[in-house]
Amino acid sequence: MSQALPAEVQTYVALGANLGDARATVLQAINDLSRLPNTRLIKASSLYRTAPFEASGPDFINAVVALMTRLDAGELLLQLQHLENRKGRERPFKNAPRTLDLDILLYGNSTINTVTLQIPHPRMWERAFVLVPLAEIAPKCVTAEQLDAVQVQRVHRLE
Ligand code: PH2
Ligand code: MG
Ligand code: MG
Repeated sequence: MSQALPAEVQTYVALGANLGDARATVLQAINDLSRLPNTRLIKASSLYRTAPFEASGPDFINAVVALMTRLDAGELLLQLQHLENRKGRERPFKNAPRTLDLDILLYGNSTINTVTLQIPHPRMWERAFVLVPLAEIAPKCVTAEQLDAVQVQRVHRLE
């Protein structure tokens, strides 16, 4: 008997980089995400130049993508870590400058709380560099009040 494919789930992934050619890295990563197994890219936000938030180093390039995937959340996390590692990601200290950071924001309606994975991303609502690009591609996911609360954080949409 053939096994039924797992259902597709809509997921949102945040991209960030502030080491090396961050803009090229984020564009390449969007392309890489569109080619993950059993996954398709639905939408990509603009790129944004953003001030480091509770972090050091140069400005970040950030973006958010919407994907439809048949990977479960754990499998998706492993794929994202693989892409980060391929970009030479190092973790010398918390929120250190990075070549590439890929975070799952939302995975369907799931709530997940394991040591390695928390969904919804526990800090997403405090961060303009996540909420502004997310609101661009999924306006229903972010309220005006949530955007208001982070409006002092510097976020500049790139052409
Ligand atoms: N990521 C962080 C901490 N601070 N600030 C900006 N602007 N962009 C980021 O992607 C970012 C950050 C932890 O992952
Ligand atoms: Mg992060
Ligand atoms: Mg991360």
